[in-house]
Amino acid sequence: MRMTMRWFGKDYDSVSLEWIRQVPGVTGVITTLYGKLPGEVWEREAIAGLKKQVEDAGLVIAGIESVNVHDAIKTGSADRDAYIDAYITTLERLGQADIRLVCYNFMPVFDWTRTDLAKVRPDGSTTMAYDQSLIDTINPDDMTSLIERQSRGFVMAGWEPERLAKLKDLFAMYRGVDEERLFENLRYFIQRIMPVCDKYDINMAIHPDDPSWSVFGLPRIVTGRERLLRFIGISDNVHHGVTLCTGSLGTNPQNDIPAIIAALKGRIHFAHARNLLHTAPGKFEEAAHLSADGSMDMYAIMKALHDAGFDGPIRPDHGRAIWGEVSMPGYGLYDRALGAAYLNGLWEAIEKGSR
Ligand SMILES: [Mn+2]
Repeated sequence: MRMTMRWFGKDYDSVSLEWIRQVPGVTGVITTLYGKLPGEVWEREAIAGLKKQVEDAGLVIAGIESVNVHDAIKTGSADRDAYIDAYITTLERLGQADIRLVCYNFMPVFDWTRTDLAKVRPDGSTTMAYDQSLIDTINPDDMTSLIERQSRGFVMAGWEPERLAKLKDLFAMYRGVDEERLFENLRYFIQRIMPVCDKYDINMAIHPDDPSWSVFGLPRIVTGRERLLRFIGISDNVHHGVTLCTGSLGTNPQNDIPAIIAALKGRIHFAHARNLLHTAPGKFEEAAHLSADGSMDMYAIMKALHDAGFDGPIRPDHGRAIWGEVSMPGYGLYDRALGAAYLNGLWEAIEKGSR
């Protein structure tokens, strides 16, 4: 396991690389060229520039989150091959820069979805929360303005305004794309990119759907154990793997995360660790990482990762806003640093206890 933190780049993130460097045990960042739209080819110079900034701060790029997949690929439209070619070129250039992990998702239209980005908790901290009953009463356009209103002026990953301006067109593209079609389009994409992943030893790690059920009637296919195993079955290639995101899989309390980890042994290339507090069916809020603060057993999760021989990057996922920090919702320094320290502590105890 290698502890990392997500960093959105100096023009977008309120947290500096220098501060991340001071979190005990953190050796790398998970980053991206944040301004890039899905389908754009990443320039060699831009990748080299990002890498230099990170390395000058005494850290490494442990992986890219994300290289976003264009909707033409997800919907399997006539021009998808050109977009896959562009994706392959970006992978090639990342590989040439010695970057060997890429996280991506295959969620239609919306990435992650929350209904409240600053829910006040009893201790005065604020956190992101989700309430399906609220989603059931609004339309997708309202969702966009809801996120925009609450994002404190930060651009939220997955909710970039350029993309959401075209919401109606996006929904139109997905008309007729059911779960089976979406899965076949994912299979096609994976089969086309595996050769370049072999050539440069790049691990591809799909991010599960968040939440792990259909939102606004859109299909969702990366939601639990059976579907993850079906996904892995697309290719025997070891580069074809997953991002084990506890917060996304954990939105469904039926998902037994330690069992999922055991089932995916060898194919978990990246992990996001986050705790949730379930308050009603379809309703949850993001808790502190500490097991006792939420509904998830973070010890059991870390133990399962340890027992599966997980040796990839892990990052504390979202954090609460605490101590007056103003940041992109979910991505302040303080609570994520507490999370990293806690997860490192669990790992040390598990490792020493297993000797
Ligand atoms: Mn995640």
